[in-house]
Amino acid sequence: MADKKKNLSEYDIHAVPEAKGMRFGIVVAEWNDEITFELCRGAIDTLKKHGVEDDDIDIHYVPGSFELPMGAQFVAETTKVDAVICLGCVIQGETRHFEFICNAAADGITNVGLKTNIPVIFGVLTPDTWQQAKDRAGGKHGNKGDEAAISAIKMVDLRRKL
Ligand code: RBF
Repeated sequence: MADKKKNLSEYDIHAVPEAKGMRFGIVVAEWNDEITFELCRGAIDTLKKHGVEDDDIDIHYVPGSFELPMGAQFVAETTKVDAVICLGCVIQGETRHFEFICNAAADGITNVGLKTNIPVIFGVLTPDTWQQAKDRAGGKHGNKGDEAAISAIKMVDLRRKL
């Protein structure tokens, strides 16, 4: 998908399972919300494009990407979702905490998925600059939210098949 075509919104539409009836939680970091709300818009549009109903998408907000794992765990453990999509943006050039936040988010999100047995998707941009973030939030490189939504659908489908 994105690795081959270099655009986060391009994928083989025929390789995406029908998603009607699947339920998704989306956890969105409010930090850099101009970017993360665009990621969320992309994720919702993509889920709906593949058959997910509005009522089957629940959106929740956390302060920053550091809180994404905890937010994802709350959602996974207290609501009936098939997968959780975490969306955030940490810009390297603008935060000395970059590596702490990115590592905590990546490790935490991985652990929540393994602990709850519900797919938890890492839809976090980690660019060097604001412009690189814009380019991946509905800009010239597509939208990371679209890619995260497709990953979520595929993981739910995989779990259902097994
Ligand atoms: N959260 C993000 O999602 N992206 C960021 O780029 C980001 N930069 C931060 C920079 C600093 C200096 C601080 C203190 C926090 C930052 N956060 C960022 C927020 C972080 O994820 C978390 O919400 C707060 O540290 C509170 O736990």
